[in-house]
Amino acid sequence: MTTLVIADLHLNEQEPAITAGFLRFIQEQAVHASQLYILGDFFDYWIGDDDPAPLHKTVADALKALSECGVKIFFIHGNRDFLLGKRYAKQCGMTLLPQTQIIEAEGQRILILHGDTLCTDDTDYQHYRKRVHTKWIQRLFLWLPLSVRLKIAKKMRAGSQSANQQKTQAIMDVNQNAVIDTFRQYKTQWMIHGHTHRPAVHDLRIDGETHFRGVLGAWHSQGSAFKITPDDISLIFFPF
Ligand code: LP5
Ligand code: MN
Repeated sequence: MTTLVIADLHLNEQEPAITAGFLRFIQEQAVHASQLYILGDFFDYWIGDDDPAPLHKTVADALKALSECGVKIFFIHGNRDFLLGKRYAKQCGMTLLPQTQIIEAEGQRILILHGDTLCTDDTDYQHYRKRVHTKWIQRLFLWLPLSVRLKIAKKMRAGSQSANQQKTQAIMDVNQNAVIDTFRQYKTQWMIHGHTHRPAVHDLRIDGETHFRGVLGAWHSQGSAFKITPDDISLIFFPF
């Protein structure tokens, strides 16, 4: 059997080709898998499970149908959709996981995470992250009317885009020491994450052992996934 891992689709109403690509991915690939892991930034932004956007229903229906075919679906939050809650997860037939999780996929132990927590050189982002992950701030945001939440989200997206233009590529990549510390803490040979949009498999030696860091690609003009089988872990790309 196969386990599939995806992240950074940034699904949104303005880019229907990505949604179509995802629906095809479900019908042609995920339906043959035993498990599907979604490692965040699945949606371009998420302002609450009560958002009635038609896209959310289309995606939930597709995932629910997939789960009813026997495929187990898991979700880790990204920095765009960290407010996705239990209600929507239930609608999709998927299980929410903590931000870092060791999985047993096709007999292989792999650490999975969104990847933003490894970008420790981006101190502005890490401060911002701490604030928006504060429970009472989230509760206050979710209490606001949807129209206000939407306005704030759009301002935040614009603020993020302009902040990113001032940052170097190196600052927005993972910090090597954070990667090494994470491998030492979780003791897996492999980790898979997204967020940086720099698809690759990196190998590194830590304490005499070889470790692998798989990075998923964002779904801009093609799909990207890690395909895990009992004897292989590979990064694949496919057209929409
Ligand atoms: O997302 P991306 O790829 O542009 O950049 C990320 C980091 N940016 C973010 C911000 C998100 O894009 C915003 C998503 C909105 C979610 C929905 C609303 C939920 C609100 C909940 C409130 C409780 O994550 C970016 C990183 C980059 O990845 C690479 O790692 O650098 O980090 C930033 O841009 C943070 C900035 O450095 C500092 C914060 C700017 C935010 C602007 C605030 C404006 C607020 C106005 C509100 C009234
Ligand atoms: Mn991200």
